[in-house]
Amino acid sequence: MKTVHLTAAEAIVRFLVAQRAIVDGEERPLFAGAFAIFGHGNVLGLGQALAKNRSSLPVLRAQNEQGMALAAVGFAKAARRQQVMIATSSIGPGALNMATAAAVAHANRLPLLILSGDTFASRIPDPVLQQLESFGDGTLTANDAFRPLTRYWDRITRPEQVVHALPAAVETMLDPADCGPAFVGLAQDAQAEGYDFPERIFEPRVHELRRPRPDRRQLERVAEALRAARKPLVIAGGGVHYSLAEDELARFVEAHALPVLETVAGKSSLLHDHPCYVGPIGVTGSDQGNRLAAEADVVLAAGTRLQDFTTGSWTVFQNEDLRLIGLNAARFDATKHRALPLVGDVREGLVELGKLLAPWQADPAWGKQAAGEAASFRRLVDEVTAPGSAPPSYAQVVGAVNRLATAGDYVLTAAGGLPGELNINWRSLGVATFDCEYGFSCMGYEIAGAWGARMARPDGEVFCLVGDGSYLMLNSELYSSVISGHKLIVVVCDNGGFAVIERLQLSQGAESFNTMLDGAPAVDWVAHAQSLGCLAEAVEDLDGLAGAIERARRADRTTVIAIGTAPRAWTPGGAFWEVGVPEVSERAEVVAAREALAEGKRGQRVGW
Ligand SMILES: Cc1ncc(C[n+]2csc(CCOP(=O)(O)OP(=O)(O)O)c2C)c(N)n1
Ligand SMILES: [Mg+2]
Repeated sequence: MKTVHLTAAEAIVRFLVAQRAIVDGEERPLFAGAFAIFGHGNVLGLGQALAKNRSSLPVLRAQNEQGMALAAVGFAKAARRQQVMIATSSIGPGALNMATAAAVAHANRLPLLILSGDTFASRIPDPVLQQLESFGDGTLTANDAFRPLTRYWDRITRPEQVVHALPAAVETMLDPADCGPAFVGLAQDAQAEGYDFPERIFEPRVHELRRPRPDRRQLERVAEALRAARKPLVIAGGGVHYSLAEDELARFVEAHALPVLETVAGKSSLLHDHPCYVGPIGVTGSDQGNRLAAEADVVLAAGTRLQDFTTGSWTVFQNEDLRLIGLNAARFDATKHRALPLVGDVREGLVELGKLLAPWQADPAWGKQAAGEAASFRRLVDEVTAPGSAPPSYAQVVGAVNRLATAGDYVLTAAGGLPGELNINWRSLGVATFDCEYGFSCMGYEIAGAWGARMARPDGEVFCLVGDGSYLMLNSELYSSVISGHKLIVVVCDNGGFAVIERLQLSQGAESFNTMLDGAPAVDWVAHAQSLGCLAEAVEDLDGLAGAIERARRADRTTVIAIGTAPRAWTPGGAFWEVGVPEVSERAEVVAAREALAEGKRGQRVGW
């Protein structure tokens, strides 16, 4: 056996560089690069290995570990899980700064490889700088906090462990069912120790998207259920994008005349103008879509986790005879809520199902009803996005950006009021061009995630729509985007605070409290963004916004455009959402909200 004497850290980097992926028929590195913030826990071992291999694995200096790991998540979403970014930190605080991002990747089923320093395997110098010191468990370090946040967790305490640990981490991230973040802690001594590694493990390995095909019996049962349907409906989730199944979805629903509603993660599976697209479903959905969902008797849920924003906390489906079909690569999702499972890749599943179903088509009367709702939904979008009042509503800002966007542009947002407003009002012009991180709804994802998305999408613009609250929470990767030359167009919508949370307070009978920043000094967004090296301007209205976007398109670096938006103007529509309204209160409004909650819960389907 030929061996090569390397440190554990260098073996890791060499192994990662040897992993290849097929993207659009072309071979590329599986790991597109590494975000790194060095400290004593990673700079000498892994840091030197990264420096040595920098020509094969680009290394990007970030400003905040959470920001860089969120950028890796934004990258993975835009790359549709076909390529992965690495995020490496020191021990202790640097590592823990990535916990939130790991959870974002976990909830969204996205790959992310975290390599953090750890304490010494020998424990001789303990307690070391940034060591927690657990009184009752000598093996526990801060890095154990990543166990529930990752799909693969490991700790390298001897160099030869690399041989098994790294392939296992890679395979987890590439598995369509298990996909999520992988964490590997690197003991400071072990990562720098040498070992005679078999050369074989560094041979290039080409990974291709795995497409597990569904079970024949499951297919037959699902086809039978669909053929018997009077009011069938398809829900397209994020799994449609991860399976690169958009074209097949379009073919399938056209062939069988099926109406489609999209979840937040599944948005832009179909284009806004596709004849089968009816609109978004659920709490951030449209009344039109939700009316169809209420009547549907067979729902093919394709690549969705069916989270509460999709199901209206399980109130959107009101047909007593409803049959839910779970088409999902993950058995966990496919079998949820007593669904008829179709475990397998979404694209393969649709192809196989299509063969069994042909020439069956849904009842034309149902198709007509869906088309009517779709037309009404499009009218709503046209209405609410049309320029008018000042300051503009979120919907009007979304419309203004959307009117200037092209099919090759990408739009990204996360928490606050923008997810709902974008989900309803953004007309998808290209497939897989929309990322609203709503699996974890993480404030601060917007700018960082956009930076990562830009790396996966060098062509077209990346529009980042961000609220004032999210901007203030995490903006330092603006500077990273400038120094790494990844240009973004960031639109900051300043409505004076946490408007969507104030909306929740007011709608549930509470008073506005600690959410809006009434009377606080205004933030100078332009000066702030300029200080980080961005181009920046503040605009007064939608015409100003349009001009600024045109200038930003021509610009050579990240541009931040600030616009004041109305804090209490929301697009009508949506569904019931279960939240924890107090049962005991002196406020009559809260008592009424509690009654409304009880009423809403009566429409909830339990036990399936
Ligand atoms: C990290 C994190 N902290 C807190 C929240 C809860 N939260 C959701 S939206 C929101 C307010 C966001 O403010 P802003 O970005 O200005 O958007 P707006 O509500 O004004 O639309 C808060 C605090 C969250 N989703 N993520
Ligand atoms: Mg706000």
